[in-house]
Parts: sequence; C-alpha cells; structure tokens
Amino acid sequence: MIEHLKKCAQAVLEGDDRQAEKLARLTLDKDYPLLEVIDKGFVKGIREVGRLWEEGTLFLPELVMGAEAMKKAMAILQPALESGGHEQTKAGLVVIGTIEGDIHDIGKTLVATMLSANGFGILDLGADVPVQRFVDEAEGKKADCIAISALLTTTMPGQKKVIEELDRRSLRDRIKVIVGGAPCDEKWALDIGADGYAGDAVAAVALAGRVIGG
Ligand code: B1M
Repeated sequence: MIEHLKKCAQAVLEGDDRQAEKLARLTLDKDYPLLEVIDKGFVKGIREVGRLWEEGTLFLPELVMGAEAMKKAMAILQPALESGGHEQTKAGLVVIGTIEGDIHDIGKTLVATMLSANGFGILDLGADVPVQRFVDEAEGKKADCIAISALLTTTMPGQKKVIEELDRRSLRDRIKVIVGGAPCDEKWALDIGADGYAGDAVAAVALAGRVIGG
C-alpha cells in the first residue's frame, strides 16, 4: 500500500496522466481505501508540484501536466467515492463552486463529491463563478448553504462579496455560507462573517452538517 501511495504521488509529480489513470484503476481493483489513496497519494503529489513550482524548480507547463494527471485519476476515483455506500438522506442542498477569477477546481470537486456521498444535494456551479450567480442559484433553488472555494489570495475577497450580496438581498439568515481552499483559514472565515471554514473535504462534510443542522 505504501508503495502504491508513493507511485500515485510520483505519477502526478511527473505529469504522467496514463500512469495516474492506471494507478487509479488499480486502486479500485485492489479495493484500496479511496480517501487515503487520494489524500496521501495523488493530493500529496499535486501539493509537491505546487511547492516545486513556487520555488522555481518546475515551470508552468509542468504544473499544468501535474494537474491534468491529477484530474484524470480523480475522474476514475470520484464515481466510486460517490457510490461509497453512504446513506442518501439528502441532508440539505449545497450550492458549491470556485469563486470568480479562479479556475482551480480539483479540491472543490472533491468536496462536492464527498458532500454528495454523504447525503447532501449538490449543485456544482464549476469554477470561475461570478458572485451574482452563486446567490441567484442559491435563491432560485432554495439552497440551504453556499460552499465557496478560493485557491488564490487575489480571489479570496470574492467569498466576502457573496456574503455581502446575500445580506443585500436579505437572504443571509436563510442561507449559510462555508468557505475553504488553501489560502483560507478559520480567522478569514470569521473576518468575512462566514458560518465556517473547512480545511479538507472530510471536514467540509462535518461543517455542512453542523451549519445546516442548526
Ligand atoms: Co495554481 N496556484 N495557479 N494551478 N495551483 C496554487 C493555488 C498556488 C498556491 C501554487 C504555488 O504558488 N505554490 C498559487 C497561488 C498563490 C497565491 O495566491 N497565494 C497558484 C497560482 C499562482 C496559479 C496561477 C496564477 C499561475 C499562473 O498562471 N501564473 C494560475 C491561476 C489561474 C486562475 O485561477 N486564474 C494557476 C493555475 C493552475 C493550474 C491551471 C495549472 C492548476 C489548476 C488545475 C485545476 O484545478 N483545474 C493549478 C494547480 C494544480 C495548483 C496547485 C499546485 C494544486 C491545487 C490543487 O488542486 N490541490 C496549488 C498549490 C497548492 O495548493 N499547494 C496551486 C489539490 C486539492 C485537492 O487541494 O485545492 O487545497 P485544495 O482543496 C482541498 C482543501 O483546500 C479543501 O478541501 C480540498 C480537498 O481536501 N477545500 C475546501 C477546497 N475548496 C474548498 C471549499 C470548501 C471547503 C473545503 O467549502 C466549504
């Protein structure tokens, strides 16, 4: 298993999408624990890509290739994660997306998959979602919660704008807002008046349950 995790991380690090797909299929065939393979294998690899890119060891094409390999593996693993045998109780409707100006969608999609696997109804708006669209969709679909991902320090303020727009339309009491993504933290969530912050997909499920439940 440890060897398998290392290979998954390495495939992403090398931007080898065919190897990443092969390892994702092997994960399912061998019935390896999905979350562990995602978190300690593929995600570990993409975080290392980001670190090396930041220190100037890797260049943008390699960052893109790493992300592509990661996405190919996730496309195979996500359906299995979703049908993971959890009870579908429809714990509430969550509108989720990555905020405008930001095209990072791997973490957001993982959060959406985990929420769905745990009984939440999901409306995934994708990435680069305008503030107004978050609020329009949540209002129109009578959603319980908006989950906003931001991976760039420059796009984080968009999360605050969603809350301001909900306030402006007098919807803030009815629709909860939770935030996440690498540059966000508890303090940021508190500062912008969000209902909570989650550091990963598992924490996001617990948080959504808490804020919607009461
Ligand atoms: Co970009 N990028 N990127 N990138 N990229 C980061 C974020 C960066 C930290 C890299 C670095 O410098 N080390 C840096 C941001 C720096 C900053 O703002 N402080 C950065 C930059 C600068 C950029 C560009 C500007 C580069 C350029 O063009 N010069 C550009 C921006 C484009 C844009 O958005 N406008 C860019 C582009 C890209 C790619 C397209 C190449 C690709 C994205 C592909 C895609 O998503 N479709 C990419 C990638 C892959 C990364 C890194 C390496 C990895 C992100 C990722 O997928 N992580 C990233 C470095 C890093 O994060 N360490 C980086 C894996 C994923 C599972 O984790 O997204 O954190 P994460 O999600 C987690 C949690 O955060 C949480 O749960 C998830 C699962 O556990 N979570 C939530 C996420 N959203 C949540 C929402 C919630 C709750 C929890 O709601 C409640």
